[in-house]
Amino acid sequence: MAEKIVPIEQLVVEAKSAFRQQFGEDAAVAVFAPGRVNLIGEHTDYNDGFVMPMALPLVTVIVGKQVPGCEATIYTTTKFPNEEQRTTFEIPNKFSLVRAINREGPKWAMYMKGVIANYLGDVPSAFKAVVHTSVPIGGGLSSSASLEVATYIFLDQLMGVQQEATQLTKKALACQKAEHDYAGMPCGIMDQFISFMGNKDHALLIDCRHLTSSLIPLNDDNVIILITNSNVKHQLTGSEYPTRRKQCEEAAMILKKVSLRDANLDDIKYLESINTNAEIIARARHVITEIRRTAEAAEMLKQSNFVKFGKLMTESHASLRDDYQVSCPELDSLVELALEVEGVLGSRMTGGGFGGCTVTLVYSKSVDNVIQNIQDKYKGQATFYVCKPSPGASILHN
Ligand code: GAF
Repeated sequence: MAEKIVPIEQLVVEAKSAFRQQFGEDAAVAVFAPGRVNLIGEHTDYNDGFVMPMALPLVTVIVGKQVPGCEATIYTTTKFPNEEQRTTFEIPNKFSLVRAINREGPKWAMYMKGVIANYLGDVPSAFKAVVHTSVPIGGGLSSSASLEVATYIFLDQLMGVQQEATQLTKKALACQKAEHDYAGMPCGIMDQFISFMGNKDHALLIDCRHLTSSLIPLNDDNVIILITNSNVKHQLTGSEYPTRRKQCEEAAMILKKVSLRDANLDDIKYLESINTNAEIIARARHVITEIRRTAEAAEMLKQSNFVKFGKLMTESHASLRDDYQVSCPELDSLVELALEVEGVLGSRMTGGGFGGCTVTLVYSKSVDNVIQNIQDKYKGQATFYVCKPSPGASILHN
């Protein structure tokens, strides 16, 4: 059985009740920001390429209020091993020359500190907040970006800033910088972008070079997006992600291109002819073919050609496994088990890799068979989410 997705309204009620328990008063504002699943276009965002995620009904909610003083006190309802659930830190005021915040305390709060430090306006001098999320932590569904984006619009709401569509790209970039500076993760722009700009019933094709995007309808009742969490997270992502980024930059440098977005398969032949390191060639080949696959997948989705779309997803997985080498035995097994079932159109790992989730496109009538097949044969404990494309970050009015 797929997991029950907790409605946002219920998460807000729970968050407000936790706020009352923690602080003995009522929260004044509530916001949410979604996690995402990337349908195709993996490890292409930091190569100026295309990605095609959709926002999820799995969200991070923040409730809270502005208070006198100069400190932020935040409580998370999530229990992280060996980390405090409640933390207090000083917020630099608007006259401070540098808006740096101490990096002591729990890791989960770093994402929020990063956003406060990179917020584009004045930050409130003090606030209290509760964070409550339904995005699985470390599951490759962007729990961190949803926390950053929720923090951003929470600050907006405290400061009375209106949500204007024209400002969202700048805000997404500020959240990306927060993750670079405070979490030490040199991520691309995809996760923050989709968390701000996701749309109900639509996937979003993002051009990560021009930071433009187009919505593509994805609301056919005959097909389902099934997310399967492997529930493993190998400790490699932290070190391997920056290595992949560097390898891509190196390939682009050898080719004298600004980025691999400008390269094509003839460039792979050139790299081979000058005996470039085989790993660098393989990384470049993944990125070049994945950017092409993503553009093609967008066209297929526009035509509701789910058969071809699914095929491109499966090809994407093979490329991530063999050329980019960011998959792992658990993800490969989940993809293989899904593809065994009749009615499955395509399946691939999603997100950074080395654990987390797969995404499978399947005819609605076959989804139960996929879940059953995986439950019968997967060596670990998988969890399942059936998700429709959902709205981006927003304020919740009482
Ligand atoms: C992680 C990063 F945060 C994204 O920017 C992206 O690079 C993704 O891995 C891989 O496609 O989620």
